[in-house]
Amino acid sequence: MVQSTYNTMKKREFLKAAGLLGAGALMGKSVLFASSSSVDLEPTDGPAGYGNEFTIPELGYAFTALEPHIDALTMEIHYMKHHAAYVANLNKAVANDVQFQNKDIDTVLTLVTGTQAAIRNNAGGHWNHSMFWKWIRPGGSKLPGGALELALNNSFGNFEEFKKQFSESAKNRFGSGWAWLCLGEDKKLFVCSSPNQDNPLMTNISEQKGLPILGLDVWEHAYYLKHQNKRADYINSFFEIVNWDQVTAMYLAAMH
Ligand code: MN3
Repeated sequence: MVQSTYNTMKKREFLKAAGLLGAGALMGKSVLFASSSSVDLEPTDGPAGYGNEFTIPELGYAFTALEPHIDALTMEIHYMKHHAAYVANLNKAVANDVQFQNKDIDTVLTLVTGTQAAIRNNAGGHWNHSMFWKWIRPGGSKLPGGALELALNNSFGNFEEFKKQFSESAKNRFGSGWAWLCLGEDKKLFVCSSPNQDNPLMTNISEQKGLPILGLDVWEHAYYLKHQNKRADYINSFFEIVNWDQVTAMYLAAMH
């Protein structure tokens, strides 16, 4: 099908670009992780590992680095426990299902269907978190510029309107899930959200399909220690540390 070929090609291009950017942005192996034996911290060739064994990508900054916007304990648990569990469970699920063996993560996301819960939840969890760590950064810039700013203006009118729509989407996601800024096949940006660990790359599952270039984790594990029930405060904190350079790079790679 034309659509799935388009999706697969665009995804590969943009994942490659994201991976290159991620490798360049890494600050070397943090001493924080030197004594850890619970997770594999080898840098990966993209937002996830390739082949049978997926690995958790290096964070690239300290757990404390996003304070006061995201507290260190939340970062540590989120990365070391939640993300690590998605990776471990994804590897287990893949080992038990030949359909997904020797596939890279974007192919897994393209193939998975709504009834394959273990792959769906853990492949989504792995991709989403791998990118989330790149979408935030210490001292993140406050506003996007250049081509992305123009694109946001074209699609939403202005940055504030985009921010409002994205924040509403994040606030209104009932229960656990993600809010997304995506690039559609019409080359326009749009905002949407998805439940649990689904994302718009899951062409057999997601109601809205597109390339996510920014995502916000609104599971309570992402904010409850600091913000408790106040998800709106967490969303505001997120906008203080968005890595717009990463978002712009993904946008440009997908538009290329
Ligand atoms: Mn999470």
